[in-house]
Amino acid sequence: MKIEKAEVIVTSPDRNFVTLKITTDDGITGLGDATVNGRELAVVTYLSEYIVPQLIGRDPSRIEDAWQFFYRSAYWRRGPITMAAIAAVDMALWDIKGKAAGMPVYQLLGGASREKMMAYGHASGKELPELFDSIRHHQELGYRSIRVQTGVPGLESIYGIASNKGLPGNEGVRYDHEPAQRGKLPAQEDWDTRSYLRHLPTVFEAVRNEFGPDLPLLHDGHHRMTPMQAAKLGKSLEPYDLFWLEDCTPAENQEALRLVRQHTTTPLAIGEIFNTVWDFQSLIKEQLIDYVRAASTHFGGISPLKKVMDYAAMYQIKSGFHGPTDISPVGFAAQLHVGLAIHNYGIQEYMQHGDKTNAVFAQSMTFEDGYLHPGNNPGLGVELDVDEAGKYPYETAYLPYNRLADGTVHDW
Ligand code: GCO
Ligand code: MG
Repeated sequence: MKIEKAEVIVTSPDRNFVTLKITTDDGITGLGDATVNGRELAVVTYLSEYIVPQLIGRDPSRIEDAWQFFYRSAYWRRGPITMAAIAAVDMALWDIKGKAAGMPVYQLLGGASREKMMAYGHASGKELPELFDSIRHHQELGYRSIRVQTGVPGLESIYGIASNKGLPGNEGVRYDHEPAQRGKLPAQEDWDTRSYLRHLPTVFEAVRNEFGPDLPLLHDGHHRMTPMQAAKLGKSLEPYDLFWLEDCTPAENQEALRLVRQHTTTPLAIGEIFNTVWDFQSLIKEQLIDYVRAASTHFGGISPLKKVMDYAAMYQIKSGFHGPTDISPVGFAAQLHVGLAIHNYGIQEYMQHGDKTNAVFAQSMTFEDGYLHPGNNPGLGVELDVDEAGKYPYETAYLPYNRLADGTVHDW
């Protein structure tokens, strides 16, 4: 078998997605996700100018060899653009291998370690009544674990809060938090860590009083705290028994987590913006985190995700893969196959794609009663409808950014 064709498909149903489609000489196709939210066209160029010409004629069965070739031969390693491009190749080749074998990818990774995978959804509200309604709504959708994001007094707009205003063209329709906004320039938001640290424990207390002790609750700090602020927050949330506190610091400095860990037993999850296992090296070896938040799409694909989870298993660290809407249905399926196969599965974030996206990407994946399963179609179980994709050309969209009251740029 040889790779005959590789195409980069950009489509924007609900939001932008970059997909690599590889076709073999015997007509098998494989898909890979290369979407980097807000920087999509950089990956398109990386793929079409540098990767696609080197794919033609390769043996698609040699997945590990292709991964090592694209990682090492570039000389300039790592970074989100490079690793998303390599991820797309890796996923597409696993998809092809599964289809050639007539098996879903999870079978090739060792088979299912469980029947179904628990998911968590995103509840949010600027004020408590809106937040409670949103939690109830997610419970009605079947979710058994819920992420809680809330407004902070004095702040206008903040990460993770759905809007009742609706998106342009869909005004008045409440939408789940979708951080990237279409437009020529990024939106500015405001931030104040001290108000946040004072307010958040009161919200979790109210949520526990309303919903009881059983419901697993999660929270995303979105990289905004110093180690001591994160330690303080972790400590103040201990009475509310969080499933995890996510991205409490910008974890470029892995050692920061040592400080946080010394002060709190609140479980920690990190890694959605990490690109390689090296970003997790100290965090795993020193047991500074409890959950690996990597996403197949930004971490180089299925192969490295399986490897980092095998490494994490030695330290009883579990998976909590990144699953917002900017991971396409292809990337999402890729990590569902890994999640089903590994022993140390923890939980999967599941934000749910919109109808237009689901019409472009046909998926075998199921979500029932709060649990996910990748389905049993050969390969990844996702097919892309090229005509449908063609209806939605790329539109510039950016993630927002933060400024403090004095005008300083802060982590978003
Ligand atoms: C999450 C993430 C996302 C990111 C988004 C950026 O936990 O789901 O923090 O909401 O902000 O993926 O593109
Ligand atoms: Mg996050």
